Amino acid sequence: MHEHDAGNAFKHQELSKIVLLGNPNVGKSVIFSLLTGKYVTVSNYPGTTVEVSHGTATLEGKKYLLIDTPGINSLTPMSEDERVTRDILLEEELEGIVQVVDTKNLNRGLFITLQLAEMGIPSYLNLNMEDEARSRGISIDSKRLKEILGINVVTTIATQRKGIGELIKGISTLNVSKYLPKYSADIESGIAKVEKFLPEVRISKRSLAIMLLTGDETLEPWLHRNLKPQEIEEVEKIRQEIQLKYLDPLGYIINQQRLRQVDGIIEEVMDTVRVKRTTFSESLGNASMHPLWGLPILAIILYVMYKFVGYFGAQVVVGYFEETLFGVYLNPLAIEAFSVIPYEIIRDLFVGEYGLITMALTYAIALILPIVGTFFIAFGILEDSGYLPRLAIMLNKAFNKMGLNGKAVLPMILGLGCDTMATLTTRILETKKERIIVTLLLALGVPCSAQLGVILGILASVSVKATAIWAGVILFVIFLIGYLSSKLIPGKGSEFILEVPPIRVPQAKNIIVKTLARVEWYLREAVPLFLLGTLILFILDKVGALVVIEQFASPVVVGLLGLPIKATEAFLIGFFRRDYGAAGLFALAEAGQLDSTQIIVSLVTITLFVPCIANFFIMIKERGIKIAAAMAAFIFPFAFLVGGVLNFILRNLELIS
Ligand SMILES: Nc1nc2c(ncn2[C@@H]2O[C@H](COP(=O)(O)OP(=O)(O)OP(=O)(O)O)[C@@H](O)[C@H]2O)c(=O)[nH]1
Ligand SMILES: [Mg+2]
Repeated sequence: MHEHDAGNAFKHQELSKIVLLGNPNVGKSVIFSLLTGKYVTVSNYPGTTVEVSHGTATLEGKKYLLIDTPGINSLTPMSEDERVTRDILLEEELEGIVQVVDTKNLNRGLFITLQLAEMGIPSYLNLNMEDEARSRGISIDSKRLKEILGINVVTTIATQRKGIGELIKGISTLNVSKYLPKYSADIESGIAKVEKFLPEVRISKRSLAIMLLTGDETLEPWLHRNLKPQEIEEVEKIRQEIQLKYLDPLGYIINQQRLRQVDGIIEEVMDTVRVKRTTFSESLGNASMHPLWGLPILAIILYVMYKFVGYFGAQVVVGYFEETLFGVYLNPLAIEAFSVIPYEIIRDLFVGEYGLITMALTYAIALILPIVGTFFIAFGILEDSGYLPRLAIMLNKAFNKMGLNGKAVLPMILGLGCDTMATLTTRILETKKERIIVTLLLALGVPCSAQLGVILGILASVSVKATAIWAGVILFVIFLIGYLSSKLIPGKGSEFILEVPPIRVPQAKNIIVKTLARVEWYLREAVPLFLLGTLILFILDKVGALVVIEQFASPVVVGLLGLPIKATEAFLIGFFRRDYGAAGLFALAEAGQLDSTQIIVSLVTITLFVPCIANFFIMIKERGIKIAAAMAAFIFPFAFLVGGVLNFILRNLELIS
């Protein structure tokens, strides 16, 4: 959620670089943290890391720059995050690669190993998750594997720190694998022909030639930088000549030939004993994906979260923080302390109606922090359990109707943690169309942790029916807009492939570290925005503009939405962060200024706002200013429109007393 450290790379340019590379969800980030002592997000779903992280580590007496990379399934990238990893191999001067492999899925790992061998980059193999392989009856003859590949092989259980010492020692044994995959005669002769056009670069000409034969479009920028236009044409001609001999795309043929060689190695090194009974966690994992049994499991999870976040966080802890800590101690103390200051305006700035302490900090710490804190804990547990990808699979059907696949569900679910982070995660999606739709839906309808918590907190105090109406409207809007945009936005979706990790018991330490990192993020990035929003509200109030804005907004806020005029302020600060706006509504509701209908209408409206300014910037960064601005221009009026329609329906049907 906060790992933008591109700048650090330059600071350490003189250090030898070692890249941690491997399939998604194999433990690269756990190992990175162990070696560098630097925290990066670790979760039990593929695609946790979407940006490169750098850290230094002194291994065997030498200082290195370690690079944690997004997981890849092949070095022919299908999505943006995979491309990031491939480009590092292509562009950076590396000491070598530590390839992390999930031992129980050795074949997927070896598929990459062969490509690395082809590239001629020094590397060695780390067979991680040995514990899970063993419990599935899988054992690997690592000595034999070492002989075949000609590189070092080290077994680890990263989460238990087992084998890490060996892993570190292995760094000094980095060398180029001698195993070179062979291809059929026509492809081999094509490789030889293409090689002639290629310049001397970091990776072997052979590997580049093969990449070009697969028709990897992401190599185009590189091609244009390094080859003359007519050379590019020649290469393409060679490719097409070979392609003519096959029905399937050449990339597919090449992969098939690689896989056959992987199978050959597996046969020699892997031993599987049948483990008869399915374990409880396996059955539970399967049930949670089932279209029918999955529903009660989801309901139980939602209920527990509702109790933990909506009741314990939003009522018990908030109640104490707000009434006792801030109500009895901090705010009166602050008001007294500021009473010695002779200037009213200064007093108001800090402890007035729109005071930085009495409003911004009180909302931030007393109202929102307990809620996001409990939500972060609950969400962290879900992330590490392996449930989220299963939920994605269960929801796949519904999402297919929107032109999205289950892989797109994952970023949407992650949006419940933080929309900004989730917008970055859209990089795991393969087509531009999917990335645009998910970015829009995240901005429009997926409430982030802070917001969801505050909203649940208010709704829990109204009724279950109110909660159901809110959730129903938001889900309806997500599906409606998702459906329409999948029809309107050109392009295509992609096949549904999502790896399902095993169900794991989350590690308390990881949950604690992750929650603390997120709370720190909240305090550092969200709270300053609250202060800024409050300051603007304060100034608007002092110069008399607030009244004007409220008059101006009155037809919408009072007329269309049927809300008290004071709700305008909540919407104003909702532009900064919708959770802060929601907190404003929370305060209004607590003060008895909103009836049930007004609560539902105002919450639906603010849920449909763009999540926060930070999210808007990330939208610009990821999708470009034009698309981001168009989304915002659609979202805000649309939010008020939906609120207005809902107000009309609720008032006329008298659904809510
Ligand atoms: N049982 C077991 N679990 C492990 C081991 N190593 C890592 N894990 C768990 O595997 C999950 C994935 O770990 P990460 O470090 O996030 O994996 P990653 O390779 O960085 O994944 P991406 O960033 O998505 O590519 C987490 O839930 C870890 O706790 C291990 O040796 N044994
Ligand atoms: Mg990672």
